[in-house]
Amino acid sequence: MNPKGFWSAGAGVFLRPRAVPAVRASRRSRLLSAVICAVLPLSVFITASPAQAKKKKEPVPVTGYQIPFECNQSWTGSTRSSHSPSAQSVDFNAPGDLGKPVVAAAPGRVVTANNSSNKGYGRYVVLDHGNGESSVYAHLKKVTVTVGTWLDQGALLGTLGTTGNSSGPHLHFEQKVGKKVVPAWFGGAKYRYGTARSANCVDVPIAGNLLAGPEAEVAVFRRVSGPSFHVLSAADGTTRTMRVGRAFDEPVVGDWDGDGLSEVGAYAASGRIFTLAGEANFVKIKFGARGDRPVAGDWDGDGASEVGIYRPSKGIFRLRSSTGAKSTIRMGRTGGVPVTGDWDGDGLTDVGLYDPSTATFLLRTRSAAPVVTSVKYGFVGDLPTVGDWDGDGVTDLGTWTPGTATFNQRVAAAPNAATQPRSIRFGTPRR
Ligand SMILES: [Ca+2]
Ligand SMILES: [Ca+2]
Ligand SMILES: [Ca+2]
Ligand SMILES: [Ca+2]
Repeated sequence: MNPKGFWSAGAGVFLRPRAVPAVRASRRSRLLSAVICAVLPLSVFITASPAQAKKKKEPVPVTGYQIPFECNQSWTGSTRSSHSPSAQSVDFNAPGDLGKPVVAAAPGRVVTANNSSNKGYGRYVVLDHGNGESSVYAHLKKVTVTVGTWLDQGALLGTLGTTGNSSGPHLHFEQKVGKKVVPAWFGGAKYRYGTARSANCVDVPIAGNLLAGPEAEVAVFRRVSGPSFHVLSAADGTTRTMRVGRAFDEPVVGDWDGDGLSEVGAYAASGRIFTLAGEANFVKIKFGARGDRPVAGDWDGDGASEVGIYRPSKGIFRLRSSTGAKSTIRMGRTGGVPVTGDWDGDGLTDVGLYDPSTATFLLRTRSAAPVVTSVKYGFVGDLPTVGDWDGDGVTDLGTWTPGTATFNQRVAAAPNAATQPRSIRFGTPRR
């Protein structure tokens, strides 16, 4: 999409009213994108005259950003007229900031992950949020992601440092439209610099057989200090809360003890450590490399879950057995959010990927002759959440729509059977 045409056509359309309920923001953004794409060809005919162009309002991002630090932390942002590459950049500081976690301001795909430079930006990360929008995180001490990683909002991407052309520890942050740095927006409001508290406290959808009976329940991992999983029983509304991990970790769900009920866990990307919550204790397993995304499943069919990783840079899954032995599955395609489930109901957990930019699952069985299936489901920007919604032993597909906090569930007993869509609202809508 041509950024110039994008904005010349969109300038009027983009000035979304700030007073409308936050719940609708994401859906509206999506609608706007659709509308803008539809009217794009018209931009050729409605190019503003020079006089009109001067009056053109500055762009408002479609992406719903939050401050790129842990929920509730206070950070002070500053800039200066000589700030390179743009005075619209933000330098963030906080007391004792060196080494503090830096998290994704919005969901996106990692397009740059430089973990070695000591010039300019130093070690830095760029996230592509779609719609021509991106964000930059520079002078990092350590980068914990790799190119191709699909990163959720609030997830760790590195730690604050002073690498490259930097006079002291700080995070250099930019929001961009095309190649242009634009004024930063957080939580649906234009950033005024100064000290502000991070509202990067989003819910991450999960699912598993967390309560009782054969059907899977839905839940969320809430990225707050002292994070917790809030579990909802779809059957009777019973909720249960479990705590594990830190706000910027990646949640995992599995039946670690093989008793038929799922437990939760968290993956710390910095040390590549799984923390699995048991009845009485936590089990820690170190597994993976920089940029890996955590997964879990019953790889050997004995009823208990093991851990694994998806490596975006190579497009492979690495499965770890309970004895520590490793096996590799090649997906033949890189990128996307990894998902696991028993797609064919043979008792062995299979693997897959979900591409939020196209709302498409790619599912691969682990049978002797693997079957790869592509299924369109959900809306662009959704997060995948799969589970055995009807308890028949076959994992069903599902997604969670961030703007409305809605779980969309697809129940199909056989690949060609009629599907029975179901939706459950749970969690806090993102804005
Ligand atoms: Ca269990
Ligand atoms: Ca097992
Ligand atoms: Ca299977
Ligand atoms: Ca099922």
